[in-house]
Amino acid sequence: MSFKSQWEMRAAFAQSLSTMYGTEVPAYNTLVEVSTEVNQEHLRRHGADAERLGSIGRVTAERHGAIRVGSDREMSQVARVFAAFGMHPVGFYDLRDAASSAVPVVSTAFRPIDADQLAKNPFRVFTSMLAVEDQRFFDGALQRELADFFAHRELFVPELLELADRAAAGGGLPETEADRLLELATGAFELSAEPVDHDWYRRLEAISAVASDIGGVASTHINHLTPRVLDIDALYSGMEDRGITMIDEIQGPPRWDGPDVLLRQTSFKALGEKRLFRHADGSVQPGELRVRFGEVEARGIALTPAGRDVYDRMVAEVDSRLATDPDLVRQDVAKGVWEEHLPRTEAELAARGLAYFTFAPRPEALPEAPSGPITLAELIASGAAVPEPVVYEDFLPRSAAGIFQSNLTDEGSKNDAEQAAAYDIDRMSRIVGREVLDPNGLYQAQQDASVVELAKALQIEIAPASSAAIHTR
Ligand code: OOG
Ligand code: NI
Repeated sequence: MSFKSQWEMRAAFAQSLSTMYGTEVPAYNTLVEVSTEVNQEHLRRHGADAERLGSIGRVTAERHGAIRVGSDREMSQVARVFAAFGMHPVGFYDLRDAASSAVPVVSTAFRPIDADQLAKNPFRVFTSMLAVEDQRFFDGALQRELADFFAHRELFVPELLELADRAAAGGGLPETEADRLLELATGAFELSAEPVDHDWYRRLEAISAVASDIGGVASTHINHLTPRVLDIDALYSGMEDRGITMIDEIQGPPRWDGPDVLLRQTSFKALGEKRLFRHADGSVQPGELRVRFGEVEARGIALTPAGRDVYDRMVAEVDSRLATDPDLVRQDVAKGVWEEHLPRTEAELAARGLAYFTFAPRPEALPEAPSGPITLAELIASGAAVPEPVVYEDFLPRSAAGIFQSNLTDEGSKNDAEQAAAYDIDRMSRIVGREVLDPNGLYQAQQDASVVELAKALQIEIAPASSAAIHTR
């Protein structure tokens, strides 16, 4: 019998969630159709350049999901499920203060971490946990009720967790068991048909629609499943042409004629979904909830901490220009700011250490008889080191908050007089039960390994000063 490796299981998992989600939210299928068209058109127009940030095979299959859980225990269990598929926790995102509406969650993303695994299938899931302890959102009585509610619900059956642990330990599973794991894991993220307790749900919703989506229902579910597109502007207008209303703007960097960095995202608003409600008098009646939406994204080059500083300063500059004139359009203003501050070429991003790259050797372009070590910037300038971009595989807290927020119809409530509960990456690691990795550490390691290979291939010594320039913090 054949053995399924983790990446094969991960690709099948993304595919099976996609099929399931498409039956639950048909507009998602439209989004995937338009994305596929946009990608093919982009590939036709740009040839090999279109695949600079990932092969068309990878990009076509690429998805990220978003799920939300309620407690430490649920978070540690979902981590076991994702570990089966070779998905590890990366990055800590605190969305509690990133949005003006009440978004009481802290998050991480589960994803593959090795370049070859990412190339095979990069499926990732943005996973948020309700910050029940945060008294700004939940008072003592509600905290106890929530804790009790989460202690009594079972998101993942023991058979699923056991199979998952075996898959993680063995690097995969024999086919029949892999199929069973896939079926149970997909089922765990399906929308529950169980009637929603009306009063409990509405009580939580008054605090935050995110809280009711997590704590007001019997199980967790995919909130959105996001395809990747190569031209998000074309996607945006393609969706509007089909009569699907998108949120007002694309989140993240603007469209401009320099290198794409980080992540651009947009979405269509949550659609009404029929659900059953159980009322206080015991009756069960049909109703509607609007919590699941359709998101799409375009990915660019990963920025170093120095590049991220430039990015953050540019975002602040855009905000301050927008504040002076309500008629300005964010994307237009941002384009101007980008043109003033961000290098126009990948080579310059690389030489200034603003983004992560790997380097292909071109020995024929080596400067003549270098006496002693040579810097990476010199090698890039001479063409002996050809920079190849490292794709940004993570998320942006501000966009994530914007995405949450654009789908909340109500501000919710937050009592700022109360103490915020302290969460950070270390605490998240303890909750998850494994180390939550720092995304920059992963990108840096990939770049460092490439520089070592480059030196070998060119048979030269690369001056450590150059790596200092590349690594500036
Ligand atoms: C997660 C929102 C964040 C993204 O792409 O930034 C996110 C959620 O709505 O649960 O998915
Ligand atoms: Ni998302």
